[in-house]
Amino acid sequence: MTTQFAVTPHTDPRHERLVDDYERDGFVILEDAIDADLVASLRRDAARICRGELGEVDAAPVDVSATADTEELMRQFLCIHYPHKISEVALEALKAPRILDVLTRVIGPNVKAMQSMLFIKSEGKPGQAWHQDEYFIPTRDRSLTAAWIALDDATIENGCLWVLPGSHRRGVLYPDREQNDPAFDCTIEAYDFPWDDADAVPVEIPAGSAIIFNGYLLHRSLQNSGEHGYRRALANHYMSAESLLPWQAMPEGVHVGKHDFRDIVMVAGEDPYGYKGTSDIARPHSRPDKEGGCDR
Ligand SMILES: O=C(O)CCC(=O)C(=O)O
Repeated sequence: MTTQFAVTPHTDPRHERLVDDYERDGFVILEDAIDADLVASLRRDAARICRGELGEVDAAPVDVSATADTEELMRQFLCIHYPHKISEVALEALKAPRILDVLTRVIGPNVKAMQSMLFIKSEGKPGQAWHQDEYFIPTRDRSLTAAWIALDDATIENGCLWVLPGSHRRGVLYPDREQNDPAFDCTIEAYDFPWDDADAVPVEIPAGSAIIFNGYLLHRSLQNSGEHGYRRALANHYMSAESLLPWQAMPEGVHVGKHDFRDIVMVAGEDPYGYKGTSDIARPHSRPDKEGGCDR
């Protein structure tokens, strides 16, 4: 038994050329990925999520009920994982038709999402060191793909993404280690790869545009060094629905070959594993930065 999902991909023939660029570089920029109204709604929900209005966010960096000023409150949050679990608007953005059109071209017709991350990243907040997303979210067919949607103009100054073009092609996961660089959050860094910082390209994009990138692409972001303001972004992760998702803690007694994290949202096509049903396990939580202590 398979489960059917109605898809309304906004099929745009101009996206065809993006596929070659994606295969060559490991990333493409999708202009106007979402419209201005959705950007405004996502910004509104970002504030509501930080205030706890849409549901509990674990590991919040401040006592939310004791902080009256919304701006002050938002400045404490670096990133909130799984906003799509509590925000209908974030869920809508997970299924944005123009993004789905590109995803179905680079992944295949059947696509599932398993993660969303809402970055607030106000001035002074750190970036994330070099990494490959497949290190964190392993797929079995190397299909992990991110859609990183800018909710503010993303610039070098406010900590846009930097990429190493073509670094996805070898399909190798590079070694990782802890790092103590104050420019970065608590996440480990990849190292010992055959590129250096001089090869890195900043990807500055306006609000509403998205970077679609491959799960093996080495990328990082730097601190928001702007004097004021946020660098908000919504980063959603997708993969082929044909692949099991051996992610998160493995239930006891389950063979690794059968491990399949089913806390997913089908966004295009059909789910060959629909007979398994889905689960609701991951909870929205705030990502620690070094300031708040990495073990928070
Ligand atoms: O937005 C950022 O600062 C980092 C995002 C990132 O590295 C990712 O989404 O994998």
